[in-house]
Amino acid sequence: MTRSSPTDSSSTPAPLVGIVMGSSSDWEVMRQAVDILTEFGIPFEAQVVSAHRMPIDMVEYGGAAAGRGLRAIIAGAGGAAHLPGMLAALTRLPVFGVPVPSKYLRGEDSLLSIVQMPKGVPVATFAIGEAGAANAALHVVANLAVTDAALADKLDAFRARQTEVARAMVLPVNA
Ligand code: RP5
Repeated sequence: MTRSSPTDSSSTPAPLVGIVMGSSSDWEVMRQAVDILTEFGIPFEAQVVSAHRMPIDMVEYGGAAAGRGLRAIIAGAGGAAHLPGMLAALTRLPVFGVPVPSKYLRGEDSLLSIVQMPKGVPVATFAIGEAGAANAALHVVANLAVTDAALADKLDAFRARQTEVARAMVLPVNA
């Protein structure tokens, strides 16, 4: 099967998370998910799998994902964003969908395409754009942390740092 240059986070540990996106134009959004998984040391792979331009590849990716040892898939797409839902149809793995902002409808089309799944085939759908990509990865981390105490400690520390940053925020009126 031909895929567009998969990128493994490392040559050794097998990827636990697949990050896929419909186009390289989704990268600036989806790199937020990459950054989070990298920060938490979770092995991942990242690649373009287009539902519409690479349908056979998408079917093969979804069909093989669980058997290859992946624990979750983060799928981002924009416009007629069918990739997350079709992957969810092809695998029992949890699929985390990220609506990528689109040129004409600002990602509202992406959001509705991803979130309105039929009963029985869920996609956990996140916010449009960067926050959604980062939160999808954080949700994967939270799920893995349920059975990984070291990862749970890392997640607690991440949240504590975030709280401190918020507490240290100063408004111009008080500066
Ligand atoms: C979707 O179409 C992709 O996920 C992307 O968000 C959008 C536009 O793709 P390009 O035309 O920029 O490749 O399939």
